[in-house]
Amino acid sequence: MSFSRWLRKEFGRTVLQTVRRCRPQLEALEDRLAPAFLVTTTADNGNNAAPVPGSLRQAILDAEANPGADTIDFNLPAGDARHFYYQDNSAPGVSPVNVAVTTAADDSTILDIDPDYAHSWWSIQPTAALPPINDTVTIDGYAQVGSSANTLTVGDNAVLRIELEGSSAGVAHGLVITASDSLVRGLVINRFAATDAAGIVITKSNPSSGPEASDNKVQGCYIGIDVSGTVARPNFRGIQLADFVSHGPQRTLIGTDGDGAGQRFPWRRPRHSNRRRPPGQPYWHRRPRRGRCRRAQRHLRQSRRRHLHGKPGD
Ligand SMILES: [Ca+2]
Ligand SMILES: [Ca+2]
Repeated sequence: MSFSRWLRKEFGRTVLQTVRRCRPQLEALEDRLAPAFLVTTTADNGNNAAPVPGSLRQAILDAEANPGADTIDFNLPAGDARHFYYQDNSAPGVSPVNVAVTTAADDSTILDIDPDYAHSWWSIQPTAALPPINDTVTIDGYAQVGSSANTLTVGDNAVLRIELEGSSAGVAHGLVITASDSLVRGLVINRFAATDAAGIVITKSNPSSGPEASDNKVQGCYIGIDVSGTVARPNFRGIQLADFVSHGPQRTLIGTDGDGAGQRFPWRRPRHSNRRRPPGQPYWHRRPRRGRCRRAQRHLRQSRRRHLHGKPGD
């Protein structure tokens, strides 16, 4: 018997019509999604009053000016002036002295690309501090075509194609987030090396007042290394939570989305359980040796007995 026939038999035609009226339908999702601001050039003039159109600086300012959560995506063209790749260094790994410009839309057509990292990338080099992020935003490096997140449990096969490079930014942090519920993912952030500078700072806008920045996430980013993940490109600090006078931001997740899926936590034997450690799972910590544990328990029993009954012979 079909479901609709069973409904009609059990509850009559009216109920069936009500169920049909309540049948779920797909809404036009795009109408409800926050608008995305596109980064279409790596150029930067350091000017918050008149930024380069299509720059990351412009996108951050636009997202700030638009109340509510926004997304900043990347659609950088192959002909951008800071579209780079590693030339083959004829040696293991890649070499920073072999970075070259390309206009190729397809990395497989770059004949002398280093096989050890056969992916090109775009490098955004701010010439002054970027505007702070005071309004919830998602900055999504994975939006650049050809980017992909790591899928390995051990090792890393991520392809990150957007680099935020601080060597020309002066005394400046990379990204400063004072908003809550923001997400930064799929970015390479490096070389914000001025004293006390950090790749990402999450703090509140006014150290002495205002709400804490909370529930922010940094996922799948390379901080302080190059796009290949093999060459050190240090910031002075990596990710800094709070400044030195305010309290720390709350519920910040770094390197995880916190949903428990696809993550490896050290295994801990549940209390009062004989469950064995699953194969391949690292220990949470070493359990105390059984002998030592028994000695400690015997000592405790003897102490209690003395306390209750006095020493033998008393
Ligand atoms: Ca906004
Ligand atoms: Ca090589």
